[in-house]
Amino acid sequence: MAMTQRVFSGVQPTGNLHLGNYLGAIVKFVELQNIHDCIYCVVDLHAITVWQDPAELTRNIREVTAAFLACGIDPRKHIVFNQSQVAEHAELAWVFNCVARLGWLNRMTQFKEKAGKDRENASVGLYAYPSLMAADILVYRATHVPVGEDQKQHLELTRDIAQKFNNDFGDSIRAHGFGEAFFPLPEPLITGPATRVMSLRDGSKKMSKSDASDYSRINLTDDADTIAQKFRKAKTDPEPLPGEEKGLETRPEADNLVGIYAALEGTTKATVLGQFGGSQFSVFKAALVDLSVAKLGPIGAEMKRLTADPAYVDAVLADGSARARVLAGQTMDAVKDIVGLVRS
Ligand code: AQP
Repeated sequence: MAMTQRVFSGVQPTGNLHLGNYLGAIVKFVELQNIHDCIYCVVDLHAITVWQDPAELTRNIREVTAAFLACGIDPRKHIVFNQSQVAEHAELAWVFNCVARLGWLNRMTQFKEKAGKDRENASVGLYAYPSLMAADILVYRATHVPVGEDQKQHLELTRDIAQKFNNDFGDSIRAHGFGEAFFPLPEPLITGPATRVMSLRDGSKKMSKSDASDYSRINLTDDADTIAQKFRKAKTDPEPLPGEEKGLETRPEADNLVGIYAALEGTTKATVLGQFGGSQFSVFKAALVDLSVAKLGPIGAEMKRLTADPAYVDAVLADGSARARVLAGQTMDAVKDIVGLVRS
């Protein structure tokens, strides 16, 4: 079977989609549509690895879908769906649970961070999350995965699982006519000036949906006044902006704001510093607010319009899920044959 180039990525419906999700992931999803077949997933099964209020979860699934559409993903040319409507994700994840090694999962820093000190009390699902993520990608035999920097380790694990599956079942893969390898080793796409957007309150912490302070992030649904207020209050230092990138090395908050500006403008940090080097933060922040409001305002408005029409959003998910199921079903049939599971 030839490995066609295919993009897959997902976003969790855990509320408060923010500038980090947008610049680290969704902007790239939109760009990649022009050159690849893309599959974009609302990963609701990942969301429930931590308890979610059911009514809020339903709302959040529709909100992430609305964000995909509002940002410019075309659900007719590509596939937009929610994970729980395609049972093959969970099915392949089980096979991968039997391929992945405990030692590999024990090294995952995201589990350590999310489980914190109360590890014994974390869900089994949270621990096995990377196995499900590998299944999300590989059930479509995707070759490219646009993600933020925080997902790099999970992508490496996905490659390890694919490689081990290909090795463990090598003879069977060849015997069934799939060539030397069944799964591709997917490439992470982690590019641009904002692969890790940091909290506006603390330049050492990533911007996150679950941060208790709403002032730590810019939400895609924030209005112009809120965006202005949050950037005005964003932590900085007393020095003016440097003229060159090297000058940002020991200034995480300045580095973060310059990276956000560059990513929103579609340029580099060096170009932004060429324009604002020597300026006080008051001047730079005012420009950053204007740029953010210009870029995010229309997205927030479109998200509001779409979430007011849940029937339309659900229809997009139903259509995408039906198309995803066909592709995932083909992979799962092949996996069952390769592993030796009888199917009728
Ligand atoms: N701060 C960030 N900077 C750049 N990219 C980011 N991503 C997340 N935060 C940043 C990228 O957004 C995509 C979707 O992320 P997710 O919702 O699936 O999961 P997450 O990484 O757990 O997101 P959060 O906001 O940090 O949620 P919580 O607070 O629940 O942990 C991914 O590609 C991710 O890299």
